[in-house]
Amino acid sequence: MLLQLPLLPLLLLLLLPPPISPLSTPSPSLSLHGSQGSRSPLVGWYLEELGVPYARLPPRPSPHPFGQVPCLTDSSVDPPAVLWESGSILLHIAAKHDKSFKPAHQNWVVWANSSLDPVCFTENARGQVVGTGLGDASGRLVATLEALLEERGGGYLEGGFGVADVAVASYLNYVPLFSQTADLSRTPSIVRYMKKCGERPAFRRAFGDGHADLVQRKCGEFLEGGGQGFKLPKLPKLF
Ligand SMILES: N[C@@H](CCC(=O)N[C@@H](CS)C(=O)NCC(=O)O)C(=O)O
Repeated sequence: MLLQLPLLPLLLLLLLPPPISPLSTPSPSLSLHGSQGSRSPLVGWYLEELGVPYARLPPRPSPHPFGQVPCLTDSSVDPPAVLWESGSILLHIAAKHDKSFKPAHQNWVVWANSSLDPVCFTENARGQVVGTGLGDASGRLVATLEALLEERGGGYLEGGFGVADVAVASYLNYVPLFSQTADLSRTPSIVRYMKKCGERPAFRRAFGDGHADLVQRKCGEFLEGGGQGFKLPKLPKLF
């Protein structure tokens, strides 16, 4: 009798259906080379929003010609595609997987990479982030973005949430992480937008709890800090 007891779990195991073999799940065609503290989670955020599966790979080795991250490979196209530059990666995903993608989204994605990035991250000559220009509410880019978001009355950039918001809000939401001394209280519409985008579950899944919590805490502080509101300054006429 004593000898039979250990056999019971074994018998039960034999009666259970076999577990699904991992080999029966096709591996995703998208692979993202990246790391948590880099720009790569912004690509992950978009894929999470769309529910598109992807494999997370270490930063190196990767086929990125400059050895940077993020870098995405897509084996579903022939020949397999190598995408680099976060904006280029987002636009590739948008064209293939996002039914709500509109041409206007494209403007914001390119703008985020070319114009917003250097304002969010001030770098030294060696490319190290040393601060941010986002707290300068009188700068033309910041003031205009604040006014545009105020006009939207708490909404997203192009109506419903889209890749435009992934690109823009990702950069904005890096600022509390990289520049802990930045004070954004003079641009409450930008801060409310950062907070709203950062509340999305897919943002949290991609960037992690630490980053998502920091965004919420800092945005709360900026808003409580009595964001004075900001009047768009008279900008010099260009044309
Ligand atoms: N403009 C590029 C920037 C890429 C970039 O600077 N990546 C950083 C991480 S966020 C990197 O790979 N740094 C390491 C290196 O340059 O070797 C993009 O948007 O993808």
